[in-house]
Amino acid sequence: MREYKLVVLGSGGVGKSALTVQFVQGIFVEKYDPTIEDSYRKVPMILVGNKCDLEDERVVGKEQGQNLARQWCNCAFLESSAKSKINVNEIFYDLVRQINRKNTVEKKKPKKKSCLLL
Ligand SMILES: Nc1nc2c(ncn2[C@@H]2O[C@H](COP(=O)(O)OP(=O)(O)O)[C@@H](O)[C@H]2O)c(=O)[nH]1
Ligand SMILES: [Mg+2]
Repeated sequence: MREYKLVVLGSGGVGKSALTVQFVQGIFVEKYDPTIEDSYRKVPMILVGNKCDLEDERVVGKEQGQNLARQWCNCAFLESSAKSKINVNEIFYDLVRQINRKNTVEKKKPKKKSCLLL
């Protein structure tokens, strides 16, 4: 089976661990130990607004999120809830689809040939 390496980035407390644990283990964890996180750019991306179960406490508007996604990486924007299991699988599946698409396109690119005349 193919292995995919995905990186989840974001400020502390936004729900990165909760989303990941919900996807992998199918459970919502109220508290989770901090994990080591790193940053990458120019890779398949999806911008996620988590905790969409807390609609009445919304701070960032949906349109604002969509605009930000367009501006930052022209990537997809999804609103999710690790607690209510909304769009959890979709986030990770979309990323894997993007990786597969990118790999297929790269494989099709003709390999650069270099020639050295002596
Ligand atoms: N209501 C609600 N709370 C959430 C959700 N996801 C995470 N939380 C809570 O937000 C807090 C921070 O979550 P955590 O996954 O540790 O954030 P991280 O620092 O980004 O890894 C915890 O108390 C979680 O229980 C969600 O979808 N809905
Ligand atoms: Mg965490």
